[in-house]
Amino acid sequence: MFTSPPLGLLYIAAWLRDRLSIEIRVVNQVAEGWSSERLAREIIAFEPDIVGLSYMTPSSYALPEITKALRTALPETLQVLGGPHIAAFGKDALAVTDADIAVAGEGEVVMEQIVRSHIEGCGMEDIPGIFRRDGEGNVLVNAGRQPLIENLDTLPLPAYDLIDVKRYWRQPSMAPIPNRKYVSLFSSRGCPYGCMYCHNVFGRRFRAHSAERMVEEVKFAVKTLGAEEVEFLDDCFNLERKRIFNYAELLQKEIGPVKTVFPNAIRADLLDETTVDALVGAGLYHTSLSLESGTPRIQELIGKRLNIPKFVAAVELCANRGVFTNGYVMLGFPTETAAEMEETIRVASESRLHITSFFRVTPFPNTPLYEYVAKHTPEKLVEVPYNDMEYWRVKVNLSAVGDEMLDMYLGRAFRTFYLRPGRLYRILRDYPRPLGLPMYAMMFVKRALTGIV
Ligand code: B12
Ligand code: SF4
Repeated sequence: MFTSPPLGLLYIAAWLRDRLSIEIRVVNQVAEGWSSERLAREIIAFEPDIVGLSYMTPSSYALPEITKALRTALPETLQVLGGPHIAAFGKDALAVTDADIAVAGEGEVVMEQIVRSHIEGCGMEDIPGIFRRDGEGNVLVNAGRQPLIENLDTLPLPAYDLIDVKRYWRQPSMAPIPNRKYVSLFSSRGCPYGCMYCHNVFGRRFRAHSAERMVEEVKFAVKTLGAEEVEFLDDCFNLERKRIFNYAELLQKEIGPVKTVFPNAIRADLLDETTVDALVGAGLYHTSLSLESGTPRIQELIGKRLNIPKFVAAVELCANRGVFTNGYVMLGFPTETAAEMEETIRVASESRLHITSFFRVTPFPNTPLYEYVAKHTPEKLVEVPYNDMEYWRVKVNLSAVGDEMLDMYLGRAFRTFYLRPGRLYRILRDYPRPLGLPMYAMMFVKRALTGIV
């Protein structure tokens, strides 16, 4: 199973540890390979006063079972839900579980408030913006909003000592390169762009660590944790060019280049030659770049407003400097026509991207995309099994073409992309970890022949 260090929990743990005298244990169900039943048993054995559960939507179907088991075995334990699933589903996420509280968005400050209230035996009524249960089990929404952390440098370093980071080096992660001795970092929060499908965990306002703090984290990763490389998972790492130049310069001065990967986080049309050179100088060797759609009309509709010629140029710049590039593309946006899908496939295939994933558009609650579909084609939402979904199984079709045709275009996209002359040769030539290629080569060939992700 794909996983990476549970950064959200590590940030919260570090924040709480700095302010309160409490013992914290962090476990990652996916990394451990535990069933929900095993996870519940492990938590129960620890006998915690408070449990914080962090979930993404596709795995949230496990929450009712886990919270029920905890409630039965540890009736007094406070159960708090957080993470992207709560940002998407809000109070509805709490309603279907046995948990006490749910939190949408940034978690450090609010979790401190919750833990303090619990320790001091106060109620949770005065904590702004949380979802909670009253004495009868009804779900309530507290008035107000939690303020965002303005100066990210006030956050302590994520509590990496609470996990065995080395175990992640052997597990598949978001970047399609195996056996990386890496540490995941998150150097900024928030993104001002308005993509209609975005879950918007950290809000629209961009807040960033200073270059000094970024270098401190990279040094910690390399010198203390023994990592050989870092990956950044920000919403929009390269929004401010100056920060990148400062970071790259300081890194060179302090420890020299460190191998760097962007499994996401880079907005392609903001890249120019100087930025790419600075990043390559700092150690960049692999990046993902999101195209999503190759047509200006769909770009406008979805609010991403990516400049497509600049995207193509950025891919070229990266490829020319030996950076292995992965593309992300979506097919099936509302009103998208067959001609527009063909154009998207053409743009991706003719670009110098090495590899690309083509996904089917899925509307998540609490996104503008969801609202758009609810308004224009509400019948399409009925089909989505939100409580038990793996993306490749969801068959929703929001586009202007029929279901069979959308399936056909998804298959055609992979074939057109991978069977283009020179592509497999470029993958073989430029893949950063040749010994790991056989494992991924199977995947590339399967994609090319069947169109299945
Ligand atoms: C790395 C990553 C992954 C990794 C795993 C990450 C992990 N640690 O387990 C992998 C590659 C496995 C992955 C897979 C998927 N991912 Co992903 N992923 C990310 C990414 C890029 C970074 C996550 C991260 O580390 N963030 C940094 C930390 C600091 O933020 P955080 O985890 O959100 O935590 C903060 C708050 O959420 C909150 N919080 C978190 N936990 C808790 C717990 C409590 C108790 C409280 C109070 C608060 C709280 O406080 C934290 C600190 O402020 C995010 C995008 C992003 N920019 O965040 C997408 C994101 C989380 N992924 C997303 C999606 C859609 C997926 C996939 C469905 C993709 C796919 N097509 O298959 C799968 C689903 C996997 C599954 N089965 O559930 C969506 C989630 C949407 C949703 N509703 O769940 C996101 C938000 C991207 C987006 N904008 O669309 N992903
Ligand atoms: S660029 Fe990424 S983080 Fe920013 S709005 Fe779009 S999807 Fe969300």
